[in-house]
Amino acid sequence: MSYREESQLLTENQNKDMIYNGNNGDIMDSTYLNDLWCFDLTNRSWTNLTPVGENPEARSYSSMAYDPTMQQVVMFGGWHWRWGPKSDTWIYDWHSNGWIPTSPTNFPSRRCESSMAYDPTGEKVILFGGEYNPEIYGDVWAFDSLNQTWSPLTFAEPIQGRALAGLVYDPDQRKMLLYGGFYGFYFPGGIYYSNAVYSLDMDQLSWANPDPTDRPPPSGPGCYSFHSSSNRALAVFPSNNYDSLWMYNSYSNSWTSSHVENSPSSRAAAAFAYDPFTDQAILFGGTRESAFLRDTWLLTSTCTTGLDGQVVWIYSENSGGQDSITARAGNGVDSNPIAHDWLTSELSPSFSLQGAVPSSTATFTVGLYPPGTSTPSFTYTTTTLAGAGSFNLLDLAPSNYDIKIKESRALSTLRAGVELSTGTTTIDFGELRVGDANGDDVVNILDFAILKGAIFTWGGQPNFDRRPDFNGDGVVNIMDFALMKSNFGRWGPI
Ligand SMILES: [Ca+2]
Ligand SMILES: [Ca+2]
Repeated sequence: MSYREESQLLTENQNKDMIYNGNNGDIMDSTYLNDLWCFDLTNRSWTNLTPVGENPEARSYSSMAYDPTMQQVVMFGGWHWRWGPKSDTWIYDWHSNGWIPTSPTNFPSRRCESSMAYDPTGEKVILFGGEYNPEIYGDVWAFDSLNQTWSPLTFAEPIQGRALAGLVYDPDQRKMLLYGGFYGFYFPGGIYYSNAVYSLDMDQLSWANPDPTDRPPPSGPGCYSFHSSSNRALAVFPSNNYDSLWMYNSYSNSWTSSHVENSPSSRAAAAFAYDPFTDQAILFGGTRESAFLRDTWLLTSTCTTGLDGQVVWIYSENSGGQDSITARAGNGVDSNPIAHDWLTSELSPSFSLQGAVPSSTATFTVGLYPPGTSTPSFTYTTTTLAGAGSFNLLDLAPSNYDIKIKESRALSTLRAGVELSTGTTTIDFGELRVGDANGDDVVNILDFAILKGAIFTWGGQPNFDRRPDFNGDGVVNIMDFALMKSNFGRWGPI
């Protein structure tokens, strides 16, 4: 039975893609891998990048982070099958599709399982800890991708070392958040896992341990993290259990847990990363009962940005281009630390209603769809904001969308091929056609029946029904019938 472990997964935000570094190890036959893969979130397919020129030696347990300023991936250290821990630093350049070896004069000691994330304020890749059994490190280093130099960061009060911890940048508090990992070995072959949260203030160069009382169970490999600025959360799936999602809010210093349906099976050492631009997280592979997995899962939210609200898993095992990817496992310590604020869009839709005024009692839905598709990448529903006839949606991923809106009384209206770039995009959807009492996006006999059942009633009366009050004047009468009649037989989207 071959044994493989360790790979890295991270997001490449400019291209909305994931890069997967398959530095796998097969200990029995000493065959490690050094292939590099990219996952396209739009097409849900893997591509082997096969970088040109010299490639890093195959290894496992290395660390990676994406530097969006340089548009490069930084990789440090890891375990070489013959030489043990390494201390080399490589840069993968997205544009040239090549690895660049570096030769800094000062660098972290040879090690595996460090935590790495990008600090956009200081424009450095930050490395924390790692291990070379029996040593577990707690030092912090900053890598300057432009000058290809490492600098140690010194602290008046350093924290205990740990390896395989999740490290993410928290743009709201301008801090790094560190969670989980392991801090000790015991004989024979045991590991002490942590469930502590630490925050690292990059301005003050100080650690804090807010230590919330209600915490997820301690997690080692298989504990994953990402940051979402919309809910200021660090999220983990503790104990390799993917139907139990814990999210940490750094403002309130509290954890909340939720159950996620239809989740991947429990497994160790899967690779996991979060892409803030599509608000999706990707999970790949891992090990289960000595078997190596190569399934791909996407975690996405149906409600709003930031993976808050209702979170669902999407399985994409059979997506194109994936057949040739090797089963493997990884620790997934990396995540995309980029603040939403850098490259996000705002949408400001406005509309009017035929023969009526926008109502704060109506439900209003906005859906953003990849062009020509029927599965939204983002939906937003409100019963309060639409009363003014316009509102702003923040924190959207820049892209080209078909945008559909629906007011509960009206037929939906679609604007195809809308380009959302950075900044605010204003769209006037014009006058929405009313008459859809039951909300099925068709004006037909069913709506007429609802109107008929409430005709000549007003608010407070036994048979009053707000739905067929199409003009919103609080009475169901001939005026509502006239509005419905004008659209009878139509359906949305218009
Ligand atoms: Ca209807
Ligand atoms: Ca009315």
